[in-house]
Amino acid sequence: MNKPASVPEQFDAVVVGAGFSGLYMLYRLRQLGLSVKVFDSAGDVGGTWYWNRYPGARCDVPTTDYTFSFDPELEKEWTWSEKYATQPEILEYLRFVADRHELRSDIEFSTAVTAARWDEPAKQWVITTGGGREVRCRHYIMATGCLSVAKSPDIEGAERFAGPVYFTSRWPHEGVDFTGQRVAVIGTGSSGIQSIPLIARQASQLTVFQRTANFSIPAHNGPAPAETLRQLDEGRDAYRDAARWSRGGVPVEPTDVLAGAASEEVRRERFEAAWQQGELFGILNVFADQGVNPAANDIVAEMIREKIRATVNDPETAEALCPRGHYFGTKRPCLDTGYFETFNLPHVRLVDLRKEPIVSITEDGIETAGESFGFDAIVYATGFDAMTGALVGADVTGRDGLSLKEKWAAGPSTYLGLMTTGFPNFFMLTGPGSPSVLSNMAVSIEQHVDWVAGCLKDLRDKGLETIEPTELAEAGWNQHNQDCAAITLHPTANSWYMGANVPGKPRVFLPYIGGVGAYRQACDDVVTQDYLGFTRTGPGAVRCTDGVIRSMQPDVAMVMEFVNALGLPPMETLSAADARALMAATAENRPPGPEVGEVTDGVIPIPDGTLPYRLYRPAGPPEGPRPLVVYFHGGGWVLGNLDSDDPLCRDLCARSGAVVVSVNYRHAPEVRFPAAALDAFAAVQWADANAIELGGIPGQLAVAGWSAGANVAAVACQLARDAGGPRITGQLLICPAVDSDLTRPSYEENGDGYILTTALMRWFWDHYADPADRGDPRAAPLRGDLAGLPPACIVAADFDPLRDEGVAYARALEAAAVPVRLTRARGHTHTSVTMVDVVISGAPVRAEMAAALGDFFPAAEPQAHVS
Ligand code: NA7
Repeated sequence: MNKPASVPEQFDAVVVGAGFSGLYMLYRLRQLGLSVKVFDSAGDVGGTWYWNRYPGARCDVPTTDYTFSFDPELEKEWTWSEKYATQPEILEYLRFVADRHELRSDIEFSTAVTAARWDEPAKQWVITTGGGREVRCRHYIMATGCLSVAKSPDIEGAERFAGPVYFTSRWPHEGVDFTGQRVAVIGTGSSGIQSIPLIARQASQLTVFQRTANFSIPAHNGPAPAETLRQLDEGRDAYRDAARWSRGGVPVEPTDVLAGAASEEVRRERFEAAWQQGELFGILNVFADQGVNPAANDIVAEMIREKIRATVNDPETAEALCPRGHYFGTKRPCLDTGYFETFNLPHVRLVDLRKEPIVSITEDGIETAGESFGFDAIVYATGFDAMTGALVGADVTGRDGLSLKEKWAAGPSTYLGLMTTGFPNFFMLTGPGSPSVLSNMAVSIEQHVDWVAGCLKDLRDKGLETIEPTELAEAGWNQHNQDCAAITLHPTANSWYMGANVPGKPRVFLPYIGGVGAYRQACDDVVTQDYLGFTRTGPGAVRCTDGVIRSMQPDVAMVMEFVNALGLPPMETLSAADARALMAATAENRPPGPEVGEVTDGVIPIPDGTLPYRLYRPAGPPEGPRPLVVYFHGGGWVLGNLDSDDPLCRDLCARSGAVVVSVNYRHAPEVRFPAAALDAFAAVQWADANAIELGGIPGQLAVAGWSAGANVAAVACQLARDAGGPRITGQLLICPAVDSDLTRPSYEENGDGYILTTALMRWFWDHYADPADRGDPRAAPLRGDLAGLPPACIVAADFDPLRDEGVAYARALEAAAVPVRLTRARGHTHTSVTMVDVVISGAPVRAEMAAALGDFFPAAEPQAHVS
C-alpha cells in the first residue's frame, strides 16, 4: 500500500529481514509498544532458511539448541523431528513462530530496502524501498543475516554456460530434478558438502570441483540427542541459561586436556568420542589448545585425515579430499551425511583445482588446465560475501553523508558488533565484531535483540532520542576483537571469517571469537556502566560515559581469572620463605619455554663468595661467538632465582640469537641494599672479562632484567659508566622498578588485582632497603645522573603499578640524550609478558624485546626465529 510521497509513513523502528533475528526483533519491539515495520525481499518469513533450499540443507548446530528460547510455551508446542533438522522443517518452524505471534501483519514481503539515509535535523532515518517509496523511522535495524549475499562466481566465462545454472543460496522453490543429467558442483564448503550426496543420487554423472578440501565430520543424524532432551526436561531454563553463558551458545564444558600432555590413548579416545557424537562444538573441543597451538591442531587434523583415507576407496581421491594448508577449525568445518562415501560411487568424480585449475566455463561445460568437461547443469556452492555483504550493499548513509561502504572500506568497524560511529540509531543484529557465525546463531540473535530492545526502552524511559558509539569505544572494541583473534590460529586461514573468499575484500577477522558468554558479559557491563562508550542525546541533553569496555589482552584476562580463582594468600602477608615457596609452587606446571642449543650452570666469584649463573646458548648456526646478554631475574629483590625466569631466558636467547647469562644475585631480607645492585655490577664485570670463555663477542655485552632485575640492571649501567667500564652496549628493562616513589598514578590505577600489587611493592621495598636509602640512585636509578648511559629498551605494561615509573625512566633517559625505545605491552600486566607459552599475546612483545637486543648489537648475525 503506497502512501503519497508528501506524507511519509513514520515508524519508531524499521527492521530489514524477517529471518530468525528480524522476527524476534519485531516481537520485542511490539512488546515495548513501539510502531514497527519489517521489510524483506523474500516472499515469506525465514531469511536464510527461505532462500537456501538446496537438497540436503540443514543446520549444523543441533536443532534443539538452534531454537528460540524466549517463549517457553512455544518450546512445548514445537518438537524437532531430528537432531539436525532440514531446511523445510526449520522454515516451517519460523512460519509457526510468525503465526503464533501474528507477526506477519507488520511485515512487508517482496519489498527490498534499497537505501537508508540519516536525517540529522529530524533525527530520523529515511528508508527507501524498491519502488522509490520512502518511510521514516527513529531506529533502523538491519536483521539481514551473516550469510545472505551470495558471492559472485568469480570464474572466467561463468556467463557463457548455456544450460541451467543453480546457486545453492537461491535454490528454485519447486526443486530441481537432476535425473539423467551430467552435473558439475563447484565448491566444497558446507553447502557443497551437504548437497553433493543428494545430487549424486539423481545425476547420471557428478563432477565435484574442489579448490580447498574441507574438514567434515559425520553428523550421525537421527532423533534429537537423548541427553539434551533429558537436560531440557529436567530444567529448561537452566539449560538455556547455560547456553547463553557458554563459549559457543551450546552448553559444552570446555575441556582442559592439552594435546601435548595427553597420551596417545587419551587422544584417540577423546577424538573418537567427538567423532561418534557428530557435533561441531564437540570436535572443536577435543583439546583445549587445538585452536591456538599448531602442534595440537595437527593431531586432530591428522586423525580426521585418517578417517577420510579409511572411507574413500581410491587413494588418490582420498588424498585430494584430505584438507591441508589450513588448520582445523580456521575455516568453518562441516557436518555431513555420506559426503566422503559419495566419492566411492562410480559416476562421481573429484577434480582437484589445486592441481588443474578452472581455465574457463564454456557454453557446454567447464575447461580446466588439464581437461574439457561437458555438463547439462552447473551448481555453484561458492559461498557468500559473509558478515558485511548485506550491510555495505544496502546503501546506508549516516551523518555528514558518510556511507557505510566508505567507512568500512578497510574493513568493518563496530562497537560490540551492534552499532558504528557516525550512524546514530542504526543497529546491526549479529554484526561483525559479535560472536554471530562462530556461535549458535539462535542464542546470539536472542542476546542481540534483547540488548537492542533494552537499549531502546532505556532511551525512551530517559527521554533520549539518539544513541551512537564514541570513537574511543569503537576503536577499543575493534582492537579487542582483533586481539582475541590474534591469539588463535584463525587469522592464518584464507577463510570467509577473514573476508578472504571475496576478491578485494579487506582481510580482517570478522566475528568475535572471545565466546558467547564473555561477549554477553561485555554487553551487560556496558549497560551497567551507564552505556559506557555511547553518546546518547535528547532534547537539551547529552549523556556520555566514554571508555573502552575491554582493554586487557584476552589471554591475560583468562590467566587473571584463573589466578584469582585460586584464592592464594596475598604475598605480602607471608614470610619471605613462604612467599618463595608459593612462587616456586605456582611455576611448577608451566611450559618450559623454547628449546635452546645448550644450558649450563656455573658460579661467578665475587668478593663475598659466589653467585650462581645459568648460561643459555642458542641452537643452530652460526657457530662461534655470539653477543652476550647478562640477565637479572625479577622478584622484588626477595623472590626469584635461576629457575623462576628460565622460560623467559630461553625465549630471549632463542629469539635474539645472543648468549644469555642469567645471574642469581643475593636476596633481601637476608642481604639488603645495596648487595643486589653491587652483585649485578660484579656479574657484568665478570661477564665482560670472561666474554670469550662464555662464547661471547668481546665488546658486545648488554644487560637485561625484569622488574627488580631490571632495577639492578639499570643500576649496573650507571655504576659501569661511573667506573669507566665495562662498556655496555644496551639495556633491556622489562617492567622495571626504577623509583621508590609509589604515588605515581599507575600505583593507584593498577595497584590491586593484577598479581603485583602496590601493597606487595611496598613489602618488597621494606625488605630491600631502609627508607633512608631509597633515594639512593643505586636503589632508585631514576634519581641518578642519566647522561652517558647505554641505549635502552623499556617495556611498560598497561596494567602494571610500575608502568609510570618505567615511562618516566624512558623520558628521563631521552632528556639525557640516551637513545630509548619505549615498548608498550598493550593490555598486559607486570607478569604476563614473561609468561612464555602461556600468554600467547605476550609473544609479539617479546619479539620486540629481542629486536631491541638485536639493535644493541648491530654487527651480530641475524637472530634465530621463534614463532
Ligand atoms: P563456503 O563455506 O564459503 O564454501 C564455498 C566453497 O566454494 C569453498 O569450497 C570455496 O573454496 C569454493 N569456491 C568459492 N569460489 C570459488 C571459485 N571461484 N572456484 C572454485 N571454488 C570456489 O560457503 P557455503 O555456502 O558452503 O557455506 C557457508 C556457511 O553456511 C557455512 O560455513 C555454514 O556456516 C553455513 P575455497 O575454500 O574458497 O578455496
